[in-house]
Amino acid sequence: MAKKTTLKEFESVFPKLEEVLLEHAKSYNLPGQALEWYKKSLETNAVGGKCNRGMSVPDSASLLLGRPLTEEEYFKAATLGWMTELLQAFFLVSDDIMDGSITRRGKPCWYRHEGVGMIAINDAFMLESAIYTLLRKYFRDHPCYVDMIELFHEVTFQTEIGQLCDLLTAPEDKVDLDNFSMDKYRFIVIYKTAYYSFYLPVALALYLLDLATPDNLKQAEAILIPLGEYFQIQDDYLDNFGDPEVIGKIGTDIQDNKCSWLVNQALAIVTPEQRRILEENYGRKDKQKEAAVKKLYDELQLEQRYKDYEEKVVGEIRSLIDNIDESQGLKKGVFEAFLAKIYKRSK
Ligand code: GPP
Ligand code: MG
Ligand code: MG
Ligand code: MG
Repeated sequence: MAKKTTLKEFESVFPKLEEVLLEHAKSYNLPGQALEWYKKSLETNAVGGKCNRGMSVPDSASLLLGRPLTEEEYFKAATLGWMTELLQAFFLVSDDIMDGSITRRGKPCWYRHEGVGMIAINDAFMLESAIYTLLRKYFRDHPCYVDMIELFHEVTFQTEIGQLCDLLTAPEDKVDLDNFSMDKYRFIVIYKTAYYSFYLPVALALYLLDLATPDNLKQAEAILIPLGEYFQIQDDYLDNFGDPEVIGKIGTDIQDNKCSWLVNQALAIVTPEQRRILEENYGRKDKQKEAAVKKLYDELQLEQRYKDYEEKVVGEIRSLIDNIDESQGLKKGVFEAFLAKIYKRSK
């Protein structure tokens, strides 16, 4: 069986792509200072993550083919993978401003770097533009070029409507616990996370190999969306129960009044007095109030509740994978690889 790509191998493709992006900017006579700025933004924001999304494009392509990729195939697949990382960089730079986050990947968020501030908004737009520059450079003659462009556009829109609901259910000045529900929660996480993190890389691998059909895209989506939902529930769990040193970011969900998995679970089991504690302390920019909510989460044993959920959902996802019809061009291994990467993750 084909071997999995390593972070080192995947990262070794980036300098070439960076060069293409900088040459492209240079062709507009972009002044040197701005060119240096763009380079720094690319290197800070696109590189340095786990690259799970990006690496899953070459890994999925190789699993779909049932053999290792040639050097040329690997380069193309990794380039598509880097485009998913650029999309992610565009989202994270923006999301950290919207969430008022402090750190990302163990370093200050980009907007908090010296001299950056709200220029980060434009940097985010430029990270998005970079996707289409690379797509045009390397895939303009590919039979699925238009499908790939449309896929990036659609997935971007899906993420944006998820982010919109995430923000609208978390007003800064008005805490209303009745505004939360598991239905809203599912909508938010499926759109803000699952499409771009799970469906996108597999759909790209299918298009790259020209194997995509409406039927196998639908089948892939039917498994990847539940996987992505599970992944975001882990993110919400880690926001409170994870170690900031390990996850590389400091949780903000309680203070940000987020419609998180944890608060929804709490609401389902609280006594009236406990609900009052939540009402008085959730969604306030106040360390002590945040600590009161954390204490309540411990009393409600949400950590154990999460662990029970994890075992249950992983069983369900395994049975979805078992039922895949491999005659449609899909391979169970593609989905097993995703599940193995995230099961019991601590970062
Ligand atoms: C993760 O939410 C979702 C995103 C990063 C998508 C952002 C979408 C935009 C259109 C900007 P999160 O806030 O829980 O992530 P994290 O915990 O990493 O900050
Ligand atoms: Mg965030
Ligand atoms: Mg957010
Ligand atoms: Mg989060």
